[in-house]
Amino acid sequence: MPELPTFPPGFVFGAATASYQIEGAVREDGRGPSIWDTYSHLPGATDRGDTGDVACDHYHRYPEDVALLRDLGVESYRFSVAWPRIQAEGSGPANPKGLDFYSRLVDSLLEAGIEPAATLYHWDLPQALEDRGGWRVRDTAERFAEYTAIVAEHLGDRVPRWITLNEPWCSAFLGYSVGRHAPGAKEGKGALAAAHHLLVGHGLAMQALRAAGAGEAGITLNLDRNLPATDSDADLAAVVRADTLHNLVWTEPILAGRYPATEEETWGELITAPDFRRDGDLELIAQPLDFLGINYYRPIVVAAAAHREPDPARRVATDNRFTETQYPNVRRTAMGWPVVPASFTDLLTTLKSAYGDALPPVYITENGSAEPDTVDPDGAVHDTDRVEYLRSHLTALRAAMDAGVDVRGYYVWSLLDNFEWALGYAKRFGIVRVDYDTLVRTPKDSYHWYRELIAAHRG
Ligand code: IFM
Repeated sequence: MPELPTFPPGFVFGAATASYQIEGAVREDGRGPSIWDTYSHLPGATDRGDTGDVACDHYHRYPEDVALLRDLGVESYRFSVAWPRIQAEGSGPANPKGLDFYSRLVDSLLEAGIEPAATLYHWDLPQALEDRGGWRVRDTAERFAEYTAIVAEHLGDRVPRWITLNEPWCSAFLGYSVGRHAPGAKEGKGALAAAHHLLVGHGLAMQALRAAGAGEAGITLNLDRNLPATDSDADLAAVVRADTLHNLVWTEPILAGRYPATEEETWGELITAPDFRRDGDLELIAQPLDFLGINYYRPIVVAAAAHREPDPARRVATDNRFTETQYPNVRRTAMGWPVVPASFTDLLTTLKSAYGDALPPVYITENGSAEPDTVDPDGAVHDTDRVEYLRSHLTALRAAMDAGVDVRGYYVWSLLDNFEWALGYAKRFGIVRVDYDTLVRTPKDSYHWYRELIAAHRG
């Protein structure tokens, strides 16, 4: 058995989930519809027509899930608050029943000795706001700040760690350009406006959290390690465009208070004199963070390609003159993602080299793998590949820390098998299996392995 990686005292081990992926109970206690309720019910939008209507039924079974977390020994649990439970239509007075659910969840975590870490937006935008333009319009960022203030006022005294947005890249580009995530839009400028308003929403939410005296606050980005397919000039230039689209669009405004120098090369006329940017936005977006959350899963190999989209107005995320090619000779997870732990180290050390002291302490807010789990006759799930994925990525993380990156904690994705968005329930990321017929939870071997690692860390 390979050695367990070790971490400094005080390093936080956690597990993560998100509201729409696990809660279910979508029509209970005054919750309004979100864009994911609408989108997942559209014919053909998700694999096999799966929706989050029931999901893991965490809304009713959260005491059982908190018990699983307690037995796992994690110091922190990252969950997300569903905006439409707090404000059914995304504005106006708070729904007391929605607040009460998260208040009970937070209290039971604290009773179990687990620090709550709350994400304010993990993609479940109230549908009523989408009907008024969604993230394409600035009003949504302002409503997000109001919602944040409500949640922070009610939970701020008990939640020590806050994340404004989860992976805004997915919200902006998968949601408004590729059209593979809710709301399923296929636009050009709309996606760039959405990206900007998400950044503005983040800045306003940071202000609301500070005003409420909530705990430490930051944002979670899914940063990509983009590698050139060859060292040709064309592929190297394609990597710059991929970096702009995936990484710099967020890290430059947030960490350096500027828009990416490469944005015109990447988006051309779509980003020339954008009417959605206002004076003062960069200062708002670049407020100091207590931490940066990073979600990492895999590297991406990028090769130059000609435009495929004939309409220049739509060439944003889908078609920046690059294509993703296969990473050679490595194992792939059930998502088809290559397993390359060293690129996790490289992503973090490269980020540190790029931003130096402007890079705040880092939490890895997600890392994990979907695997084709099988269940033994006795109910056990021997998910050896997931264990090896976690072990090798934690080892790679430790290498980045040894190279000078200040990483304070790690959250495994995910505590439970759950609704993997457009891919529905077919992809299982959990360290706990969920039987979707009975909703019975069964810890997998990876759960037991992680438990041992945490116990060894605590000594
Ligand atoms: O399930 C998602 C999660 O919601 C956001 N980060 C990536 C995970 C795996 O695809």
